[in-house]
Amino acid sequence: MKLFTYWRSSSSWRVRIALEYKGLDYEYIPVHLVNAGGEQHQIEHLAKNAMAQIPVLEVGDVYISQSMAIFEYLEEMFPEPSLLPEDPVMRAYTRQLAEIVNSGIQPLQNLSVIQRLKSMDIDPKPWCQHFIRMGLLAYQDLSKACGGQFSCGDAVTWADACLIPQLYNARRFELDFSEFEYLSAIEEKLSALEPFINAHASRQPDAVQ
Ligand SMILES: N[C@@H](CCC(=O)N[C@@H](CS)C(=O)NCC(=O)O)C(=O)O
Repeated sequence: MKLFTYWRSSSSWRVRIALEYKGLDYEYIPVHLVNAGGEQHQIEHLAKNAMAQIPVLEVGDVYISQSMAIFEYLEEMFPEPSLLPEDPVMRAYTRQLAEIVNSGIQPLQNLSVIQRLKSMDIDPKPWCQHFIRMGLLAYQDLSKACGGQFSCGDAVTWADACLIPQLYNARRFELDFSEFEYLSAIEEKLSALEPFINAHASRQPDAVQ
């Protein structure tokens, strides 16, 4: 498998965590989101993902984009170790948490949105801070209700894979972390796990320190 990715792309980082957690080998193909106007806009990349985004997972002659679709594919092809709880309600909560990040936070603070806001003379920082804060507060409430040492119970799930890169982005946008003590405690536990260490932005070959 090949993963088209960028070191601090949060959606790609989620997929790296899933691949690492399942112990799957993959080739890391960097796509620079800024250089040369953004390599995601080049024709070769658009043929893989018409949304001009990463991640894209190449499997044989197939290209899969959208991190949630990639999560599903990996879970179906490589069910063990699973990143979904057994219990249907906890599964639903895991998906709910993942979607809070995937559709409730990340798209509103994505690079293309920031670039668009800037082109309209709008400061993107308070905009991004607002949506990240609202989403993380909702995430935190649901996570508390789920109980356990991680986002949704005592086993690592898709939700955790979404949470870690989103907290990294929250720091980039200088959110006040005193509101997220519960999530910070989860983050500390996850950050000690090998798949999370290996998938971290700073450990990637294209990382800028
Ligand atoms: N829902 C998509 C989001 C993908 C996405 O927004 N990727 C970002 C990086 S995290 C991207 O490629 N941005 C490029 C741009 O905005 O130009 C997914 O989960 O894969």
